[in-house]
Amino acid sequence: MTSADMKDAILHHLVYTLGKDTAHAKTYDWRMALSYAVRDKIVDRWFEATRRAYAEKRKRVYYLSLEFLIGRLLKDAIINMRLDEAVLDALKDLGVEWEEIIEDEPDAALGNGGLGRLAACFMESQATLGLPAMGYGIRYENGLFRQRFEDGRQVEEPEDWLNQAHAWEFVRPEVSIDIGFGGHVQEIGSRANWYPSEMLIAMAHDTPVIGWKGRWGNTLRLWEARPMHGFDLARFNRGDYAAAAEPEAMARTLSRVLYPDDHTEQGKELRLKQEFFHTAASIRDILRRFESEYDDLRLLPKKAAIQINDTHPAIAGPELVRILHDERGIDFEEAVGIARNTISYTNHTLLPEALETWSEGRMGRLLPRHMQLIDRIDDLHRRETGTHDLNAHHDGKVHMGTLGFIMAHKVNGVAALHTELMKSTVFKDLHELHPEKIVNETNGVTPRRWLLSCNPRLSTLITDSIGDNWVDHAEDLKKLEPFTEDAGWLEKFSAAKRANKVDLSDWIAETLEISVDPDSIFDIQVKRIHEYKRQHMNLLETIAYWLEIRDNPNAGWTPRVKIFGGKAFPNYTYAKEMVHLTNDMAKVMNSDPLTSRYLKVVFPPNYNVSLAERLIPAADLSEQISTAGKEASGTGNMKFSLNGALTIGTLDGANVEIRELVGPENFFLFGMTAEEVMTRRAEPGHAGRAIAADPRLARALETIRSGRFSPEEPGRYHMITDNLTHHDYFMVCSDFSDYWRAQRDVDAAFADKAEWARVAALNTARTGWFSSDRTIRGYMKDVWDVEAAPLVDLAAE
Ligand code: NBG
Repeated sequence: MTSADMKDAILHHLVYTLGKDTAHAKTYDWRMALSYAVRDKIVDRWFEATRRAYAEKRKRVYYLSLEFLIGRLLKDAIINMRLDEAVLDALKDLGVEWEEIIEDEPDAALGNGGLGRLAACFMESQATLGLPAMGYGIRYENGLFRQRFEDGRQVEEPEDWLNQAHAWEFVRPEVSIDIGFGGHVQEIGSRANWYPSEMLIAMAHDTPVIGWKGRWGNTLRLWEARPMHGFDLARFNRGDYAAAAEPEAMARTLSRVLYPDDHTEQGKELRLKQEFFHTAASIRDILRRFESEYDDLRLLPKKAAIQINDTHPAIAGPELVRILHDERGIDFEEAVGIARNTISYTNHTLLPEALETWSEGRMGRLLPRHMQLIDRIDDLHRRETGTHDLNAHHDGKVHMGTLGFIMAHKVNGVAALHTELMKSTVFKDLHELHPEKIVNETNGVTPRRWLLSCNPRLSTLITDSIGDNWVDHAEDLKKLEPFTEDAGWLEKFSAAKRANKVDLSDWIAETLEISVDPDSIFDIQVKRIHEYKRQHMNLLETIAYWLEIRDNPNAGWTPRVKIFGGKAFPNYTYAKEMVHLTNDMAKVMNSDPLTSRYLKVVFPPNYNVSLAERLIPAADLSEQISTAGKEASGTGNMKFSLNGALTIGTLDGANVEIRELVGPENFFLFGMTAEEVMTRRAEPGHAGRAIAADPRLARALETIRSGRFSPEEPGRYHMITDNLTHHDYFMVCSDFSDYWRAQRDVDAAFADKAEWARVAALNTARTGWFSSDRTIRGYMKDVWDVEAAPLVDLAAE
């Protein structure tokens, strides 16, 4: 497409879709016009891919996830469609700022963190690989809350990304599915009729997801909840306006908010309803599509693979069995077999509080037929395995992890260590019964968004050096290795990093009014705020460093900028205190004339996908410091490494694999292993002993306790200091000394600029394996048993 064509297309949409003339068009109008122009180019290919999937009778993958953290879509679409040049030229011609347009798009924040972002990367990789796939999620009216700081405290505001028209979706009123809750069951022999007492409708909204070079397109289908019976006119006419609108408001509540946590169970009825709503609508839709093509339901596992992303859609098992058995009349055991062969389950965490359970009372009331079927599934599993104590339903609760496991043919962990821990801890007994079920699929990230798009300077250097094949064959980045021995090339590599750091410094100055020196170490920890991720350990180290600088301000310290980003769950008081402490520290330290040359603390609010795209390319050091055994994988760690940051980290999650790939000598390792953590935890008084043994740690804790960062309220952080001193479940104190040591190794290493650049470049060269293309290929082979379509130029056909 030429830039003149692009310009025409933009103008056409500006006038005829948005009804604006150029003289009055605002950034929003231009952005929408551009989005529609780009979308038009996508649609034909998307249709063609869909037609082919049908014509070739291909097996499809269905990715069921309560979260898709897709972020902004415009730039992604432009880059994958390779329209960048045409768009840039057209915009220039029209006198419209590219940056302004890109920044104007709201982030679709339909996820909490890693789990949701992984789902988004997977969608992109599936499209890039030509794998016929569909993502199913909920179209939350309010995505993850917006974070603001007020006197350093986190304040949550509703996220209203849908306030403006959303350019990428197509509403599908014809795809409306009835969803029931509650009511009663009438059994007829082994089968039953379920008569729900409450009904609502799931209506589809489709977003095309286009792969690299536009060679395949898939659909992200998000469900919106709607009332079965809208507005009550009789009530309205009686003057009862609020009651008239009630059914609509009640139904809408279901797709209104994303639960702002990925690790603790809310235990809310609404959450369970959301889960069933999402799953039931998706399963219906999958069966409708299947039955339009085939008439034998026994073929389902051959033609459809349903992946459940964590336990949130784990009710898929019983729901599929219910339809196959009760509604289609397939024998119960056979129905279970078909469901199992179709479904597989990904576990994303071992944190006990995150393994969902529902009380039998609630489940029985809301989903009475499913409750019966869960008991029959348990019964069958007992007979199959000769066990009696591994029921999904026990102790008055339904355990969704167990249900997910029993109803899946494959269960996967998300990094090698995590998968091994699944086998030896939470799923130990089930694993012994089904040793072939658990497989590992180490997470990945899409190199299109997380290198090509977010880091144009580095990706241009890469492409100039090895060509652009790496974009969809990221292992090709290995070809950069010889360049890491070439001083001239390393200078270019460093120049790209430095320019990214200058950009970030400018942005920090502009938005936060903090001046930072781009020649400092940019040390970044961005992720949800959680005790197990140990942002507070980073804070303690920051305090200790600050105090040492103060003791001896002229000692030639290595300057650092400590950058934090992340949201705390609104009810998670401890995490919110960590946020507050970070801000309080920043206030004191950034204005300390003795130290501010050497140390700055920066905490931009509202960390999201777009902010990640801004921060990651500018990082020197990536903080991956979770208590070993707690972070299932991490995916931020991969993005940093791919963008040439060095990692300081524990042997946890995918850090283990990152370290192996980049080489142990190129990784700042510290801390106890998962095993050591378990042993140490059992020793009473471990925290006290660690503090007694490390005067720096003792002093840092004392500094917080004394109110140095909160003089107006000296006891403000007693929750943190008391917990660390007496309990310290996450081993902050026990790992502190080694963390400090590793940080000083970082300082020493940073002093040798050329060597640092070499190692940074090796990170980029050796982490192509973490492409989500590789992960998806793994699922295709080990879990889904599916093949991709040949990649061709769909537009040319
Ligand atoms: C998260 C883990 C991360 C992991 C992502 C994606 C949940 C429940 N788990 O370590 O904490 O990278 O999932 O697998 O959100």
